[in-house]
Amino acid sequence: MSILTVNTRPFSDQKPGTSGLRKKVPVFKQAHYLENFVQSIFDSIAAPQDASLVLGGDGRYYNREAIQIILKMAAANGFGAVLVGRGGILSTPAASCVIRKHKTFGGIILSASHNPGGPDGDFGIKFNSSNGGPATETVTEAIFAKSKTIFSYRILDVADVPLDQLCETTLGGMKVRVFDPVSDYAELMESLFDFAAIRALLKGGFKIKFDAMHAVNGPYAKEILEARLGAPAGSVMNGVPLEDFGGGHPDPNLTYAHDLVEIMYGVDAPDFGAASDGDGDRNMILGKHFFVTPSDSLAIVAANATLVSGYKQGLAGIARSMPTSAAADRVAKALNIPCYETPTGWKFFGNLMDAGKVTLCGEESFGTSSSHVREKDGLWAVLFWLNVLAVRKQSVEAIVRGHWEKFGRNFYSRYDYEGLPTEAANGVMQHLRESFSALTGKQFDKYTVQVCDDFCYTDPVDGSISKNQGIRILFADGSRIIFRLSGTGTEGATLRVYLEQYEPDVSRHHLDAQEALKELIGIALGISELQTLTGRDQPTVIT
Ligand code: G16
Repeated sequence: MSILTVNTRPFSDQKPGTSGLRKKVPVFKQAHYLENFVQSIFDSIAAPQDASLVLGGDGRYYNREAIQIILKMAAANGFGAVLVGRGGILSTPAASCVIRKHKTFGGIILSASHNPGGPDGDFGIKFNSSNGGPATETVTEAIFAKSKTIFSYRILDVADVPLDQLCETTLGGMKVRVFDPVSDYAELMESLFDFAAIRALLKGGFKIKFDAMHAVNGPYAKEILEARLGAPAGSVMNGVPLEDFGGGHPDPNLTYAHDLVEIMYGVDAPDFGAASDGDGDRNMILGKHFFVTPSDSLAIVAANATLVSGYKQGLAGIARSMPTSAAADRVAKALNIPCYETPTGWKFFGNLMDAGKVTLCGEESFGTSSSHVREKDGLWAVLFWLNVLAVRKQSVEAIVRGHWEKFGRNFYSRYDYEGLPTEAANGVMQHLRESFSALTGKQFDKYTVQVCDDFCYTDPVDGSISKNQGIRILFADGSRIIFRLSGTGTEGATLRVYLEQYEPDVSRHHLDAQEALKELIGIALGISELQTLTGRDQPTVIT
C-alpha cells in the first residue's frame, strides 16, 4: 500500500458558489478534477495529523466513486479516521449533526442539493467545519486560491473500501468507520420535539404526506415519521433514494414537487404536506389546499417556538437572508429579540449561531433551521410544524391566517429566470447598477424609491465584509424588489427577482400574492428591462 503523489494541472473554474463547488457530472469526472479540489481543501484547512472527518452525500450519481477517491486521499493526507454514512449516504443536516456530536475536525458533503442528478446531471462537494456548518468565505476563498496553483495531489494506491455494512476497516493508517446515517439524527430530533404529542395527533386521524422526491431524506422520513411517530405506511412518498432522483428535479417548490402539490390541492387532501430536496436540507410546507411561503414559515416557527419542547426557553434571536421577507422581523420585534439580515447562503448564519446571537435562521429558498445543527434542516422544519399543529390543534391555514391577522401579511414572490446566457444576466445587473441614481426618489404610482444599493454585509462577529450580495430597490412604504444572480446553478446564469410588499389590512389578506404584487412586478420588469435584455417573456419558476 503506497502513497502516490500524482502530478496535475490547475483548473480555473473551481470557485465555490453559494454552497460549495457544483458542476455537471462530466466536469467532475475529468481526470484529476475532483482530486484537485479535495487536495485544495486538505491544503487549506490545516487539519492536525490524525484528525477525523465525516464523509457522505445525498446518494446522487457519482457519490460512491467520489467517496472512494476522497477516502484514499484522506488516508494519504494523514487523517486518522473518517466516519462514512452507510452506502455513502448522509443528508446535509445529518452530516452537520454527526460532525458536532462526534466532535470531528469537519466533514465533506457530496451534493448538488436541489439540482437534478444522473450521468448528465449535477454533482457537488463542500467542506463543513468543526461547528458542523459550511466553511466560511475566508476558507472557501483559500480553497479556490489553492486550486489555482495546485500541481500535485496525494492518494493511496489501494482497493475500494466496503461501504454497505456497518463496520470499521483501516486504510493505510486511517480508520474508516461505516455508521448508520439515520440514528444520530433521529435521536437529535427526538430530543427537540414532543414525539408523544405528534404521535397522538397522527393517531387521531391527522393525515400527512411527505414527499422525499426520491432523494436522501427517504430513509430518514420513513424512520422518523412512519416508524417512530406512527404515520401510516405510505405517508412518505417517493421514499426510495435514486441516483437520478427518478429523473425528477429534487427541489421542493410548487413547480418541481408537483406530485405532492396535486395531492395537497386534490379532493380528500391530507391535513399536512411537506417535501424536502436532494440532500434533505430544504423544506416546503403545505396545508390542505394551502401553501406556506418559506418566509412566512420562518416567522410562524419563530412566533410559536415556545410551544415546542426544545425551544420552550425562548429564542436568542432570528436571522434571515436579505431577500427573505421581513415577516420574521416583525415577530422578532414583538418578542423583543434581534433579527439579523445576512447575505444569501447558510454559511453566513454560522458565526451568529456560534456566538449565541440567534436560535432560528431561515431563507426564502425553502431553508429553515435552528442552532441544533449548522445547516438548514428539512425534516426538522416538518417536525417543528407537526409539533405546533399537535399543540394548537388548528389547521395549517388557520395558523397562517391567524399569524397574518396579528402581524400583517408580507406578500412575497420570487421569479427565477433559469439558464440565461451569462452576459445577458450580467447585462441586467449592470443596467440596474447604472440606474441607481436615476431611480432614487422616483415615484411609480404609490411606490417611491427610497434606496437603491448593492447589499453589503459586515459580519457582526468577525467583522468580515461581503460585498455585492444582491441589488436592492427599497421603497418608502417598506416594499422591496431585489435582483440577484444565483450562486448554485451549473448552466449559464439564473437571475432571481424577489418581490415583497407589506399589507396590514386584514381585508386584503385573502388576495393571491401574484395579484397583490402585480404593480411591483410591473415595476421590476420595467426598471430592469429584463425582457428586452434577456429575450425571456416568462420566468422559469415562480414561487
Ligand atoms: C444553497 C444555500 C442557501 C441558498 C441557496 C440558494 O442552498 O445553502 O443558503 O439560499 O443555495 O442560493 P442561490 O440563490 O445562490 O441559488 P442549497 O439547498 O442549494 O444548498
